[in-house]
Amino acid sequence: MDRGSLLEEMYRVVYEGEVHRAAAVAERALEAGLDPLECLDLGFMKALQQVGVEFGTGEKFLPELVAAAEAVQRALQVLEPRLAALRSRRQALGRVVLGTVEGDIHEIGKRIVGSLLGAAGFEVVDLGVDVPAGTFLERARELQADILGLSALLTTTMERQREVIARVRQAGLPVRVMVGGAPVTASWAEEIGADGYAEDATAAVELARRLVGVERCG
Ligand code: B1M
Repeated sequence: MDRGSLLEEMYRVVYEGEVHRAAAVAERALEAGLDPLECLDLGFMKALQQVGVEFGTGEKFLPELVAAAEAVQRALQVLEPRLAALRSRRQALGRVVLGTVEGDIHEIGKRIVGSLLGAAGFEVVDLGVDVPAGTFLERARELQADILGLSALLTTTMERQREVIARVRQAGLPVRVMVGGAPVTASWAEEIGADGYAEDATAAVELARRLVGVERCG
């Protein structure tokens, strides 16, 4: 199968919610020599984005959204080790504690951000989803995190980012806070006092490098 057909296949398994086929399609793509990031951006995520748009307009329903997200998660299980393989050869750049804020169970974007940060040489501690502000603080303190990463996908949960940052500042924790997620913008990040905002996972890596004082590479 050529690259174009493989990308179409990746799109299809997510768009149609063919959960059971997603891992096999990802494996086939890697065997054919496709880059794992290309698989995500041009195949799996492109479809998830479209399902999200159609969910927003009422053309698709929650069970279809759930199936599409599950298909992406299955594909990620195959792609992540390939990203992580880069990690072992690099020196740790810093420790990032990452999670999706309380009330929010969207995990795919945060997971990809974590994978790329790991591949770039950061030690990543992923707290998961629906993480209360207090847990972010406790874990950042106990792990002496260099960076705290807060993901939020809902306009209603973005406010939790503000709460975590206020508590981090109040506690005087020496940690840099980065925020992201579909509804998050640079001006929101500035308003809530974050140290940085990243639009996507690649930008998150560049931002994290800046926050720990490592110059841009390449
Ligand atoms: Co939900 N959902 N969802 N959803 N969902 C959205 C966000 C929505 C925009 C869909 C829509 O209406 N068009 C909408 C939000 C509307 C709003 O707030 N204004 C929405 C809604 C309404 C809901 C529910 C309320 C639906 C319901 O129950 N009626 C519900 C809420 C549940 C909750 O959290 N309490 C819900 C549930 C779900 C599922 C569980 C079914 C599923 C998530 C499954 C999972 O994650 N395990 C889901 C999905 C899949 C989506 C969409 C379609 C896709 C999200 C995603 O994974 N994108 C989404 C539509 C959309 O965003 N276009 C939608 C792919 C991912 C790679 O992108 O997460 O943006 P993203 O991450 C990017 C960047 O944002 C950035 O880098 C990532 C990689 O490039 N980034 C960071 C993310 N975090 C970062 C952190 C950083 C830096 C960068 O630093 C720390």
